[in-house]
Amino acid sequence: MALPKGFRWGGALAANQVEGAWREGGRGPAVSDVATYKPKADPKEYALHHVNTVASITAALEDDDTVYYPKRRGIDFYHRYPEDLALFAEMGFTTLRVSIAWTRLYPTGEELEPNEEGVAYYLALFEEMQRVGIEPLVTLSHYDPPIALALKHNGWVERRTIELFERFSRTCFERFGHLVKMWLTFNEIDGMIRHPFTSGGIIEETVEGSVLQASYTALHHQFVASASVTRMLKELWPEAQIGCMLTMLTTYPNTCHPDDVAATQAKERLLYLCTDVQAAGAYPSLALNALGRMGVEIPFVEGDVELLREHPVDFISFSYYMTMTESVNPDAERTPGNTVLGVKNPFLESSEWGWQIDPVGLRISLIDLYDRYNKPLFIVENGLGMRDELTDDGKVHDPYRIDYFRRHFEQMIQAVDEGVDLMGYVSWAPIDLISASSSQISKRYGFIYVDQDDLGNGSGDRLRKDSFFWYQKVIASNGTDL
Ligand code: BGP
Repeated sequence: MALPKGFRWGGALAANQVEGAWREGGRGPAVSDVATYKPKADPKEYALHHVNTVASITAALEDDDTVYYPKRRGIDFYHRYPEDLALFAEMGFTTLRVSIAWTRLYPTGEELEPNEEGVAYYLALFEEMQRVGIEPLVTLSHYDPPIALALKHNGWVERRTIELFERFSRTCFERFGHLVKMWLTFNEIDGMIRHPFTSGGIIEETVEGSVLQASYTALHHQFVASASVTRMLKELWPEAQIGCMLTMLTTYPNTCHPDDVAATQAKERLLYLCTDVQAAGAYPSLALNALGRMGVEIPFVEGDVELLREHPVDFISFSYYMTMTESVNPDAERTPGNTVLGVKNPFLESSEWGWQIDPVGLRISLIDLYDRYNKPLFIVENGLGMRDELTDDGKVHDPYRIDYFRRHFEQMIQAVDEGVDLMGYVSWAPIDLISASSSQISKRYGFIYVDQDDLGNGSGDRLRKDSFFWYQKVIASNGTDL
């Protein structure tokens, strides 16, 4: 069992969770800047994620605070990236996934020309990556639409946002395309349905009609934008590759009762809706039908069907953290996981945040996706959020993280052995950062520890955890030494 030569290894980041410097370099505010962290007595009780009424957003934007809005400070990657890239290179990374903050290039999303300071920042970042031998994989949109568009147009609900996003993408392709050959359009595009504010800048109180309808409208607009920028990239850089990005939530029936199986099938139909559109080029008719029965209509305009059909993505990327279990029994025990609530799977352990750890599920997901679409796959997020302890000897011993990755890698390699075409693996996240769902840094993912607590105290210094040296060895051996 072996991975192909040239298999890409690395890590994944998102601008809004690492950069900080929220008001530097001419950057405009994004929805992530109003994500709050409020400590609670019981750490298992989730922090309130966003202030997202018009009044509270407006008040939040007038407030300079970076303590209770941790995504505004991130881990100061904006200034410290050379040091971080050096550490990634030391681990042997060949690929690093980063995202470009839309509001660094277009502070309100509506300017006609890009902010040159923002362009210069990303140019410097990609040049430094090239210098240390790490290839960028770049997400155009990762949970940070401009807040101005949210307040003005309800973000992606308004069709005009497509044009604005095209303008932003054109700048990215034109200015960075000589250094960036792998792109992703929207991070976890399906997230629009679970968290419409974070993904789409949708302020629920201002939505006319149902939020579900608004979310599918916004999702459709992102599909159209994705196909349109795929076409644009191919015109500008024919050799470049572009992928979609899905939250892979493989779902098991809780029992072999046919009703549980049917419910699981219905769930998966909506899961695959996004890849059907972005990779296969059309909405699946059964999913459209199911949406229709939920009162949702997709706002097609002339040309959409052809655009989607003619410009599918080159590869499918996904995040994988857990699997879900479905039951029709209302009394089945539920477990919180990410922003979705599923039935507890008695065969799996969960992290403190309720995420059910399932290495075999990764193999099942890879096989399932490859079998459905026959397109190359890329694992662009996978990892374990845990509270790490900095010991007196100045080290972090994290055998649990090594064990997590080892078990996932075994399954990944087995899937490749079974014939899955896998382009690479980038972990979430190679360095501790601000968690998307809880805004905490203490839900730590990294191979590199960042000396910062949930309120921003600490030196910000970087420190190699035990898992750093283990991952380094895995990469050097291309996965043979686990
Ligand atoms: C995915 C997001 C990432 C990331 C990760 C871990 O959903 O794409 O941005 O944060 O999940 O989630 P969390 O930070 O909530 O633990």
